[in-house]
Amino acid sequence: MAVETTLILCKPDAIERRLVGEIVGRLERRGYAVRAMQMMTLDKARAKRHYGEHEGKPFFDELVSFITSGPLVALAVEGEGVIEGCRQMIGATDPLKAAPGSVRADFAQTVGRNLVHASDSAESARRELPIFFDTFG
Ligand code: D4T
Repeated sequence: MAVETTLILCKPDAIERRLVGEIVGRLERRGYAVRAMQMMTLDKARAKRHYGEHEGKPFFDELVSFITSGPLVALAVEGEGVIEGCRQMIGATDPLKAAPGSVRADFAQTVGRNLVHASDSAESARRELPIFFDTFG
């Protein structure tokens, strides 16, 4: 399995609920390495770039408004098979469908406040990382 890098976002609800340490701690305890980490508040343009694939969907405006509603913490996380591993660890998009033990199953209730983002493929990671970190551009 190749060493990869993925984008993780601890979304504004994770900051508000003081869950950043819990989320980052879980990634580190699995053995993944934090290579970059930054707290920032997204403007609408950057949020739309990140969520471009959802433009036009009924939840898009609410999604952009939520992700820009307060600071988030963005991380570039490295490890063997880290892209799939992080998707497992955060769980399905809808917390009600997320596997027990995943972040979303353990801490979230609704799809609109699901605490964390993780790139869903190598292609997504390549596209998303430069939106948050110049060093991956
Ligand atoms: P993110 O991108 O935030 O990690 O979520 P996922 O990769 O797990 O899921 P996604 O891209 O399909 O959805 C992006 C984002 O939109 C919110 N959402 C999604 C929503 O509010 N209502 C919906 O019906 C869906 C499908 C939640 C995550």
